[in-house]
Amino acid sequence: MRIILANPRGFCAGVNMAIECLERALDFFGPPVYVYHEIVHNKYVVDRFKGRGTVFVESLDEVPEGSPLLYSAHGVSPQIREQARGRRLVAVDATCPLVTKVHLEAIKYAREGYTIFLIGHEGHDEVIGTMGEAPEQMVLVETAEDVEKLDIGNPEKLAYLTQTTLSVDDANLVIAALRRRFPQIANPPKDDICYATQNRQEGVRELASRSDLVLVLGSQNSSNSRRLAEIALSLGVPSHLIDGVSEIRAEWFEGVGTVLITAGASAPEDVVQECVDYLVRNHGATMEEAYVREENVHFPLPKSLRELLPAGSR
Ligand code: 10D
Ligand code: SF4
Repeated sequence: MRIILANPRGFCAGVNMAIECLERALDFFGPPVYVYHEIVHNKYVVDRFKGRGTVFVESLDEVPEGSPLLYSAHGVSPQIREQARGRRLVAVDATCPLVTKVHLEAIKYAREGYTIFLIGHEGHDEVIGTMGEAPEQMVLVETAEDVEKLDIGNPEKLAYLTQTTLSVDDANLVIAALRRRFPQIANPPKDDICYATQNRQEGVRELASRSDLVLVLGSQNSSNSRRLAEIALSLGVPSHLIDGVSEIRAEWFEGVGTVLITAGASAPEDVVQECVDYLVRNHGATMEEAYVREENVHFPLPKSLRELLPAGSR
């Protein structure tokens, strides 16, 4: 058996920054540190932080007044920021800057009087946060069929934004449907799908055809990870999205010569390595790293945290 390890895979710059933010906050404040929503959508990351005294909450009512509170990498709505101020929480903003960029675009379009379509998945943390910037002026669309069903008249000022972790191909279908139905729609240079999402998808598109099976490391609630498994399937290659080696089933490998392994932007490298070790041990697999793109993106810690830390440790 042969393993192809896709590059780039795993942690993106936004996830690295959010995780470092939480580590620094735990060191600085001591436990408990509260986080609104999962810091990133990965079971292993969340469980490890729980073990170190992080409390993940779905409502700020669960956070005692005056406590430290991190906003997850997926961002929050202004309503949550307001609520945090009301409870005198010490807020640290671990939102990925590429998500914040979409919030700023929403604010700009809303101020200029646009109706904004947000292409994204209903109920996802990022979508809830972005929609909160201008709820009266934003309309969520998930599919091209949704576009056909829209009942918003034909306003002159229309724009669209996207969630950062969509499938590039799926988003293009929705954008094309919007353009057909509303030719006057503003023309942003491109969608808001981030570099890390695109690179990991490109990896699967390029490497899946050389494989009999694709394993994607990532959690079921991780949008970008799910898209990787879907892309492999759409290319006719069986794929499984798994949190870690314990979910692997022996029967997946019957008649399989080459396994492509990749990981979503929130999946840690050690869970990848455990899967590699399993295949080496049980199938005598050999391993090859395949590179489709270079990635050198790094985000600094957010100002809200840097301002709290002693000068020498920023
Ligand atoms: O579900 P998802 O793909 O948006 O999030 P995950 O935490 O798995 O990966 C990082 C992506 C973020 C924070 C959204 F930009
Ligand atoms: Fe930021 Fe993209 Fe990573 Fe999301 S997937 S945290 S937008 S770099």
